[in-house]
Amino acid sequence: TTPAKPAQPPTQSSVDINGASYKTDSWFNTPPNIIANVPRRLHLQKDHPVYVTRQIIESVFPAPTYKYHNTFDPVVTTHQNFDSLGFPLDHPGRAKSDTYYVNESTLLRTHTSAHQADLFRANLSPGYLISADVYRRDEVDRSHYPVFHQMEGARSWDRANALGGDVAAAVWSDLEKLPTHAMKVEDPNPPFHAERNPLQDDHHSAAEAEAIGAHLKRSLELMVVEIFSRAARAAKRADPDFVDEPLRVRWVEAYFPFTSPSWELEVYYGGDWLEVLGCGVVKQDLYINAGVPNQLGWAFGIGLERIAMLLFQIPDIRLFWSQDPRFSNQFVGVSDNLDSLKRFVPFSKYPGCYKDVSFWLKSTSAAGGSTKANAHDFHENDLMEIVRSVCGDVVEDAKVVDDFTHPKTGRRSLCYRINYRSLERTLTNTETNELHDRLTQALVEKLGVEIR
Ligand code: FA5
Ligand code: MG
Repeated sequence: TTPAKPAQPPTQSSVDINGASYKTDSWFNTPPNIIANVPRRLHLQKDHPVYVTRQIIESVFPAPTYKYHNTFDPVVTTHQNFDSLGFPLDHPGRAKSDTYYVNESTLLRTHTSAHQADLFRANLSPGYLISADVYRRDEVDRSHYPVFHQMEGARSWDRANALGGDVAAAVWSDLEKLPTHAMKVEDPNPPFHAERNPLQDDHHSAAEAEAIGAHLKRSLELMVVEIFSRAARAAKRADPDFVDEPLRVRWVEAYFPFTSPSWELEVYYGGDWLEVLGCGVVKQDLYINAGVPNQLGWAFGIGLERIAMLLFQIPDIRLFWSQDPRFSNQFVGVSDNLDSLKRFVPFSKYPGCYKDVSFWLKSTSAAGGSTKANAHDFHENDLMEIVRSVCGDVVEDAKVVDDFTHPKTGRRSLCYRINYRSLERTLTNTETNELHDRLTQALVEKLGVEIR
């Protein structure tokens, strides 16, 4: 037997992600538990609900009009993720508190739009779909996970190819070829709005923007119809008496730096409106910078877990990462036969346990400094990340329950309630206490807080 190699001292200057080595610098803020998830690529695991959701959406955007890209590397440049899309330098999405950086100019993509400019430049086909894992420092609860999956779609038309240069007519004619649907859609929005959702009038005629917006909306509505008719059929297979509620969807105006006009699509679900995607008419600068100034079109980005949760009735986003066979066995064979799709049957809900942690934030200002300095020094996402790093997936959510600023000293104290509940087993008291102690210790060490 070969003797075990002595452990290498951790090098501060490089990190391995998915077999490639990257130089790190003071921007590096990606913890090992996030890097460990990079190879999972749930959208490529046959029968996994994220994979099945991708399959169904792809079926609504057929080849060869749409080309599918499912293996783009998650490590991208700040140029790809932000600059190429027109994000201003002070956009909050660029902050270390929101994004996992490898170094100053390299990060784990925060959205699939990071690949838009490259694909426009490659000019492979009029449309594409990209499915990929994306990474965001975010809160901890049942619908947020620091790694999730998006599907990006885009469709372009070329002025040079349109008869008489009339792109609007070409788009309407493509729209007429799409299937119709009977779903009720609330869309009180004008095709564009001078202040709220402007037409790119340097580049597009009103007729062009209107036609592209209409093609975009119909295409995405067809996607929702397909998902929900599959969900209803799955429910009926389990319970022949199942009556599906009429589906309600609505379009709302939105803002993205790289589209205008822009919208989000919301689905009424479980008594509330759930945002499932963002989209819009692509900013013409993207095409111009990509060397294809004659093209124009639309793009969208969907959260695949959000759709999968609706389709399979999966109640907690942590379940997607579960390696418990009681989860994965429920989906065996679905990829090869979508008509065998079943709703997820939750395994018993294990008891949860709340524990609070109260602390004074570190004072950053010298004696008599402003109280604002204290408040601005704390980023909740830093706390969330420590929760994830120490406790992994056994925390269902973490929420602030008290936020108090001392009237005299200006010191600020916070109390967070940590909800410990495993999806897979009952946690013992000792285990929960130990985790909570380690979490408390880590908050002291990493955030410099003082426990109350
Ligand atoms: C974007 O990421 C844009 N890139 C979408 C886009 C693409 C707009 C192309 C225009 C053109 P947003 O941050 O809203 O937008 O995320 C898009 C979708 O991802 C959301 O609608 C939601 O379904 C999903 N999503 C966002 N954050 C999370 C999260 N933490 N966990 C799970 N799903 C999420
Ligand atoms: Mg959004």
